[in-house]
Amino acid sequence: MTRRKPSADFAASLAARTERVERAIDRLLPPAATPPARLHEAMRYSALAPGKRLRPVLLVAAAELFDPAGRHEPLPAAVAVECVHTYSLIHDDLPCMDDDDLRRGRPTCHKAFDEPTALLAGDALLTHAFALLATGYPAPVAQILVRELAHAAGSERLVGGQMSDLLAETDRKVTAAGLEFIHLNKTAAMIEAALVMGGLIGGADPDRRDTLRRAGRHLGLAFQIVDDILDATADAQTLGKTPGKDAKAGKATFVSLHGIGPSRSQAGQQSAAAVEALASLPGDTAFLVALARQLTTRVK
Ligand code: GRG
Repeated sequence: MTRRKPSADFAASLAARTERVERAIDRLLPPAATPPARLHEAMRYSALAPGKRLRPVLLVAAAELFDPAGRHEPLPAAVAVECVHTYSLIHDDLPCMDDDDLRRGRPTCHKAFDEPTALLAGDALLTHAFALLATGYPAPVAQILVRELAHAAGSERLVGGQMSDLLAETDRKVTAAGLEFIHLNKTAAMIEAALVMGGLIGGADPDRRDTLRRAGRHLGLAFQIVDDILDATADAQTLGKTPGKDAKAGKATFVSLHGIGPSRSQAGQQSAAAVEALASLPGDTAFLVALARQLTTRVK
């Protein structure tokens, strides 16, 4: 048998998992015609726009690592995580926050619809995430999944990170530690939760879930540092969102605090730490390890 190059294997596995997640988003969101149709159209418009699906793919891959036979279904949880992520993007783009008009290569939700509809579409996606967990899993598993996602999305993590980010806009003395706090909560929290929820569904024990959490923390920091580098170096067409907004607003980013070179080396170190944690897990970690490595070389 001829062995394909690992990169070709990885690209094919990533495409297959991404497609599986996208079919599940389509299936597990209310149909567009559900009354009120305008709200459901807006939810589907943003959730089905071409995102990278990093968080749901991580969740599915972590579940499969511990449950390679696929006895437990990761897709409702994967879609739940993507619903929370999409809500956060819709709200982040609103005029009262980042005031952006481009997301995932398309007009933002409030540009394609209107502000109140976008606000409500975000609210409804957030609520739908928890409905998916409550209806998709038996009670004891659902309870742990709800707790994990609620914490990651809540006032101490995702929303808290966003709040700290807004406060930092007017603070000209953001320190490296202050910026790391924002990144750990605004970005890493949901990546950690995706890996841990996948592990929970696959049957990982608490020690292994801790390892997944540690990998998610490093991966989240690597992802955000690369995001800051791309924000400073890439164009809107490649990114599918407006680059350079943070620098224009005088906001501290990893690049503005540390410079491009040190940012690249920090991203490499964080990615290496994530790879080390993932590779220490039992089973076939090749996909997760390749995904963690690929995040530092991504172009969008
Ligand atoms: C409004 C509660 C609330 C939170 C907003 C998501 C977010 C927090 C802000 C968006 C700006 C930003 C730089 C967030 C950091 C996390 C991040 C890089 C999000 C974008 O994730 P990708 O690149 O997006 O995975 P796609 O579209 O590919 O899913």
